[in-house]
Amino acid sequence: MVKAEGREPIRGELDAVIVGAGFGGMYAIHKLRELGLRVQCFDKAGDVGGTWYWNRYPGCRCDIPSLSYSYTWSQDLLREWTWTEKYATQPEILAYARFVADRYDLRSSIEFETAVLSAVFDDSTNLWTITTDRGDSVKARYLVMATGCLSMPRQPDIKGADTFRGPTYHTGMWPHEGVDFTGKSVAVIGTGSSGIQSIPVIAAQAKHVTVFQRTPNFSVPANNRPLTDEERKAWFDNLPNYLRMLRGTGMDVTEAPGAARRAASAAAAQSAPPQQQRGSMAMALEGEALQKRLQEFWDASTGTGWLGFPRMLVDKTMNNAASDFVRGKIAERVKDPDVAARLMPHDHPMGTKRICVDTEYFETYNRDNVRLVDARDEKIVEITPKGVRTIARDYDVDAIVFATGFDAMTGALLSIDIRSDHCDLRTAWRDGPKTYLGLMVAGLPNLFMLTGPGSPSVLSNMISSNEHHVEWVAETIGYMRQQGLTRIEPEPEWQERWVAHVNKVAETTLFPQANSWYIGANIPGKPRVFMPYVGMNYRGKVRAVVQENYKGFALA
Ligand code: NA7
Repeated sequence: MVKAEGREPIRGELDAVIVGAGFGGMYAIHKLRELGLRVQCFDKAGDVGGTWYWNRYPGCRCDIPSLSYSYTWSQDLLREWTWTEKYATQPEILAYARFVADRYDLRSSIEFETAVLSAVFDDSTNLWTITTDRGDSVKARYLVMATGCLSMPRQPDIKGADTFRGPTYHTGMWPHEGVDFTGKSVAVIGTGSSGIQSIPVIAAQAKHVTVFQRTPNFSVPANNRPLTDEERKAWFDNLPNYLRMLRGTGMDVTEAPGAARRAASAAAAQSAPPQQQRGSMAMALEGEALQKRLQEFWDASTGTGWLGFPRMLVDKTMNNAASDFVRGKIAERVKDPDVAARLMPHDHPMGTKRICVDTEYFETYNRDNVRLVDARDEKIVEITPKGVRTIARDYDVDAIVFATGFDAMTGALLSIDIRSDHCDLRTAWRDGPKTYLGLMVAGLPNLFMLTGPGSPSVLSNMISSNEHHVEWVAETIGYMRQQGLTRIEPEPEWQERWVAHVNKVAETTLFPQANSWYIGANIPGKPRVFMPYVGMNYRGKVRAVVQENYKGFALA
């Protein structure tokens, strides 16, 4: 459907179209402009920020420490922005995105409130034609999909969801003016990261909150606090080391105790297979030494840094120890033992679903105005005009919050009709996404994905991974222009090899044991394929491909 009102449609030929104005798309605009390219970006949102534009629910924060959730491509930029807390709030991250957009005049290359509908490649001209819901139709040599991994909110498949008489909200599409729950009784459905972050804040305001939990998740306290000048100074004093580590290996050194050491040993052990690397990096611990290490992680408030707990993601015994330890902490945090038991995850090894980082989440269940409904036993039957009906009873509420997640990693890409004479993305990915290096797809020349499936993406620092991919894309386009080339695409055989490698590496870990959104399990009918790349030294592998004259790519 084409939007009738508004601006004149854009026509003509450009060098590059970028879809999405989050942190990936914003940097892509800057970087491709530096190459002298004529660039046009489109985004559905009303401003920059991507996922941080849409996810405005109460309590929304990044679970990566603010100092490392920043662009690193300009040291000036790093020094011009001051983060105020250990974990930045959504409004502060959005303000940062806007600050960058102003500083580099990025908005002049972006059309907002514009959804890309289709992208079709013409083999005879080696050009893409991109159409939008505002009637734009532009041709471009290069197409950069900066569409984000968590940008397609998932509406729950609950009967009667549209019959509710009161307001409903999805955490991933929160109203810009905010929501006042004062005096209201609220149902929250979903206890992933968005539910876990928002429930304590909603409970502090609302008259009553009923939480419908289908699957409990592991969550550890953020211990968030204001950053001090001393901390910021120490950070900048160590900046060269940090940048070397982050930009070299893609590993973040800020989160887990000893992570810097492990990152360094990982860099040194680049050629070994992943399992061996993990084995060489960390010995299995036992007895007192194990308990001591667990307590160190807990005391260090490492958040998602728990993923760096020795061998946790490859060794069931170590994982059980960490899982038991954190379950024990839930028991300490929740007064009612029955409620505590229901909040303890037992269905997946810790870390194989994203570890949540909370502020007073479990303690919230000690409040008189909060009730947990264990939707595994007491299944939700339907939404009624008055509230939520389970197999046991009706819960009448004034408002419903759906914290039900996203069609992750592939949802946004597949929402656009992307095709060439040889490949239609929706058909090509019918059995799961197939990419070469998570960057390109065979049969879709000159289409680059930022943090695509088959790259570390959601298991890494997303700003850093976006930077890596944008710089690769810019380097590749620069090389092509220098060589007089107009077309690049992966060779199908090399794409198959990469897909097999991504799967093989995942199988050496515990990740496939969880029904997570990493594997598409949250979307009925979505193929079960583990999407992020969990092997070591991804950046080294990408570099090696370039150094071997773009091995596995066909350039013409
Ligand atoms: P998640 O992590 O996908 O969580 C979604 C939650 O919604 C999860 O608890 C689901 O339970 C629940 N859900 C979904 N559908 C239903 C129905 N029909 N009934 C009951 N409960 C349901 O999404 P988030 O937005 O919290 O977090 C996504 C990422 O954003 C997060 O990992 C961070 O990286 C940032 P289920 O597990 O399916 O039983």
